[in-house]
Amino acid sequence: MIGMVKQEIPALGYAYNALEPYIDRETMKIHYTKHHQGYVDKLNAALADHEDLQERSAQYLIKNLDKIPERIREAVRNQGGGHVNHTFFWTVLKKGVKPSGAIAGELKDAFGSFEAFKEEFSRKAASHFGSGWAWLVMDGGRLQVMTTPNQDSPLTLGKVPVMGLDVWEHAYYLKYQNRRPEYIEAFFKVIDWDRVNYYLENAKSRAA
Ligand code: MN3
Repeated sequence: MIGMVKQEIPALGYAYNALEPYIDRETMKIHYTKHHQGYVDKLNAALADHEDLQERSAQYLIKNLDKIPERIREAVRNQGGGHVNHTFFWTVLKKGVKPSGAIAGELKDAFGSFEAFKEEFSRKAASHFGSGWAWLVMDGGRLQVMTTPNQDSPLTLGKVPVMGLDVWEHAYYLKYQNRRPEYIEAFFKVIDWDRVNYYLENAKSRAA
């Protein structure tokens, strides 16, 4: 018998077709049921002999990789990162929400205008080489655009994600094939800015 299964995939909270036509049903279904579930299963397998770590949240594990035994550190980094990143990603997706509230003003302050922010985010997301993520993070009280390779999380670097985009090919290849910039443009139609405002507020109260 393997150890207790502690990490679980969270409910998606909407239908696989909820983001059509920008993100298609088939991609959402495979992404959630195969890719995300795979990260969860492999994380649980990595933690099977580590009951103390099974008690911890996936976020804790990713924030404290230096405390993870070396033998399973790489697995926790990749599979735990995949779990944490996707759990976050699903929550910032919703059709028809306009950027308003605090985030609208903060993006203008940090980047000059919403368009300038979108341009920087899109450029970095499009030009990131290979698999990874593009992020809007709070870093020491300041908003910043960054990318991470593979399933690395900004949390490991002490930065707090307020918005993020999966740029692994599995996130867009069925519909967009090699046209990552089109996928990024479509993503901007399905960002849940209300949720981003919530993450912004949380990040600010943590930095304060
Ligand atoms: Mn993915």
